[in-house]
Amino acid sequence: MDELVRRVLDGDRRALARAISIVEDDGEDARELLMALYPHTGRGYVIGVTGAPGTGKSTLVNNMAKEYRKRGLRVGIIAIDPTSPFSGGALLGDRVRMKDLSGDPGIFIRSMATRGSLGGLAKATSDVIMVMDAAGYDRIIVETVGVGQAEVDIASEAHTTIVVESPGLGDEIQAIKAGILEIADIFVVNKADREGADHTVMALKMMLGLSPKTVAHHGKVMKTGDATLPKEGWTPPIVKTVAIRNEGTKELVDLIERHAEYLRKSGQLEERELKRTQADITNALQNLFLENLLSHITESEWSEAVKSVAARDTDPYSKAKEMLERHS
Ligand SMILES: Nc1nc2c(ncn2[C@@H]2O[C@H](COP(=O)(O)OP(=O)(O)O)[C@@H](O)[C@H]2O)c(=O)[nH]1
Ligand SMILES: [Mg+2]
Repeated sequence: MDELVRRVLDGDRRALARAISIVEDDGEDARELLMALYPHTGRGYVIGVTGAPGTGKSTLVNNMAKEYRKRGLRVGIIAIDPTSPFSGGALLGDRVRMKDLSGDPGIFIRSMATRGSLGGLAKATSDVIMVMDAAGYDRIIVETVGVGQAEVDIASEAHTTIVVESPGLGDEIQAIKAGILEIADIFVVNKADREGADHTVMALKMMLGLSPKTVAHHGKVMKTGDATLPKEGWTPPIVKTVAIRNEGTKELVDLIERHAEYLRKSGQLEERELKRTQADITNALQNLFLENLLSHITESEWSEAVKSVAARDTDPYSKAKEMLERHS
């Protein structure tokens, strides 16, 4: 284990792949590994990219990764597809789209399909982010299909969340249906080569009540007044991109970095990290406490408890309270 940790910290790709598999499996080794890696985390900046299937997220992520490489940063990519229970179709497509990145040692791509619950996937994602962070990836991009609350939870691991829309899916903004509009720090209207892109931008603007000043034009982001930070928080800008032609990528990456700076300067980044740390400790406490308690309960005590609750002699809550009192 020490050897694996050392190799991960050294940037050994095979060790990193193994470490990720271990934390995904969530066994005994996972905890030990995460404990050893934790002191080396906290530097990676996490970018979530979410939106309806087919809006061009993977193509965009591919572009963003290349742009970050140009800027000398190392990029970890986590592609999550909760809609495909087996790592088949969609993920394979992503792999093909991201294939031209795979020769670059400064980029590490990992696909994850849902195995158990979506809650489990959210935890696994958080753990994989931690491993990539420890391995020294400067930017960690997480692509999720934005179709519901669980994906919102996964996206909330991110420091900057990008919601991707594309024209041609009817008049409605897809993100409204999925309830992911609120989590956006940056909007991308991709496939701006297609008819209706301006319409989509307009629809978004109307929904957000944005001033036209913040809206991007042909991939170029119009400055929101000047380069200073907005005084009353962050207004999510809208940027138009044509991902298949790598148009708008630089502007998008500039916006991400501007948002990161905003979070840092406003103190929100630190606030966020503290909140997250608190949640991590609470989780750890819950796990340890439950494990400890369960280890004291015998099989016969269990079966007796199950029988009496099933027979309505008592209720689950009273039973749990009784067991807790007996063993603490
Ligand atoms: N016309 C057009 N097609 C695009 C653009 N970006 C991506 N696509 C295509 O849209 C399809 C879905 O792209 P993908 O990146 O897999 O979307 P994802 O499902 O959101 O990850 C692919 O066939 C892409 O080639 C774009 O800017 N314009
Ligand atoms: Mg994709």
